[in-house]
Amino acid sequence: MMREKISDGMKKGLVHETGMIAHGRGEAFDYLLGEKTIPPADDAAVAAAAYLKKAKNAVISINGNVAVLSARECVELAETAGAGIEINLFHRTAERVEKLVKFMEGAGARDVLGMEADARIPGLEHDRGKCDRDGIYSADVVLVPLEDGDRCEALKKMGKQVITVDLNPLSRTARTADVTVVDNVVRAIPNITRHIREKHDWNGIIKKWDNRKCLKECLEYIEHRLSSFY
Ligand code: PTJ
Repeated sequence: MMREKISDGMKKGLVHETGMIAHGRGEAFDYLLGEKTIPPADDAAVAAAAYLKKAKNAVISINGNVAVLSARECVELAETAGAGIEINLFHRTAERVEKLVKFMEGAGARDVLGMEADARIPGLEHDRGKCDRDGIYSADVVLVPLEDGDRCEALKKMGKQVITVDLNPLSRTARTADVTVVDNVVRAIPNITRHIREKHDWNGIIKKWDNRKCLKECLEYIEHRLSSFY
């Protein structure tokens, strides 16, 4: 079903052609995880919930793949967390941004950002650096699922707290973000929403959070799973 959504999304001009390659890479890692939320990914989802809860101005950055796979779930998360939604693309064209804004509105999103492109993320070449002044540019916490490493680093250099969802625990994005949820976006987003609705010591969770340790646990999980396969 996910493949169908990605392929359909590409035909409709929502997903970039390289989004299919990104999806295939994600599938391979998901296979290694057993296509389920592993315990360290659930811990990271709680940490992501904590950062979103404590944010003054959180924004969820949506690209083509994220939209077609989990539009409704992102809308629900944005509503629960009181976060904004911005279409922010790696392979940006005004036409694709417009299509994705409409697609997100069709999934129930309101006030979708991304069309203004009146600010820049410093250090990124022209189109890749475009963002909205009222959105990602002024956000203190940004959730960027399936993000490119350069852009994740650039957001960190702007002083933002960055949460990502990436099935590859070895990617530069995974290693750069403050919180990396090593899980499929279709499972991770509703999981973060569920945790936001729970009662937790949010400050304590942020204080104790160690992303490197979590990534190490994800790799150990994969290692253990592979070595006990046959
Ligand atoms: O729509 P655009 O123009 O913004 O482009 C979006 C893509 C995804 C094409 C662009 O950001 C890109 O090229 O990303 P990368 O550098 O290929 O990184 C995507 C990462 O997401 C990889 O580490 C994949 O393993 C991972 N990934 C792929 N599918 C999923 C995923 N992680 C979580 N859930 C998935 N479904």
